[in-house]
Amino acid sequence: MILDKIIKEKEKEVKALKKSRHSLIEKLKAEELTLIAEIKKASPSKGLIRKDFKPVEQLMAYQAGGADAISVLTDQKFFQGSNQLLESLRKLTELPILRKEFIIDPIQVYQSFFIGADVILLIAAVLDLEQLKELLATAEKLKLEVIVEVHNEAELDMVLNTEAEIIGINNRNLNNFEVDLNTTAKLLKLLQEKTPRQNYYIIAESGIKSAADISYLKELGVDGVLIGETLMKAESPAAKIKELSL
Ligand code: IGP
Repeated sequence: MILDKIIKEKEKEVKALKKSRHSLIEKLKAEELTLIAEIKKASPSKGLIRKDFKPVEQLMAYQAGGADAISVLTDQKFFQGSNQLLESLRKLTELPILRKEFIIDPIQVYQSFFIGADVILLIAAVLDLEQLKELLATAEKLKLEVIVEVHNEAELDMVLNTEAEIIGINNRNLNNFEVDLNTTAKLLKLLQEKTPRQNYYIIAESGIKSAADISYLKELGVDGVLIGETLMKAESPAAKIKELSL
């Protein structure tokens, strides 16, 4: 029967499509401090970050420096990123790739899967609880890992009502772009007060510039850091990673 034959083949193809992704959680488990290095050409707060934007070289430098995962901005209008950029970098690395995007609908989660992301960001500030749960469930179905990003107590409370595993604490207020590393300290403390659950991975995001910042965050007990601008602006991103004692 031809149909049986076709379906046998299809089953193989579908299996290949679902083949295991590159896991950020594995890195978080294995590393003392996981570094997610970001590829970001521009941002609303900083404008153009690098005139001579060379994403492939940036990726290679991050790898050479020992980054554990890569974050790629895909928003076009405000960050000058693109889906094609993520797709092309996917072919060049075995590191987990975080798709940095403003996700508000499940279709974008599917899209993240198909362009080759392993991890997506869900920003609590732009979602309600129902949306967040739906997006988490969609990601789970596709075996995509999720960083849920919070900036204040209300957002943290919402996330604690979900099954989220990785919490990103954004030190930057996305409304006024102010950066304060103490946001991480404040929200970590609240987290410990609010839940007996220990099995969250915590990633400190934004505004990380120096070895002193890193040792401060390490002392707070974060599992990972997400660094963009400092590495994008560095003459040698690989050397910068070493300098930050990562
Ligand atoms: C990186 P910085 O300050 O190191 O460039 O920050 C990353 O945290 C930042 O790009 C970011 C972001 C976001 C961008 C965090 N959350 C949400 C866009 C959308």
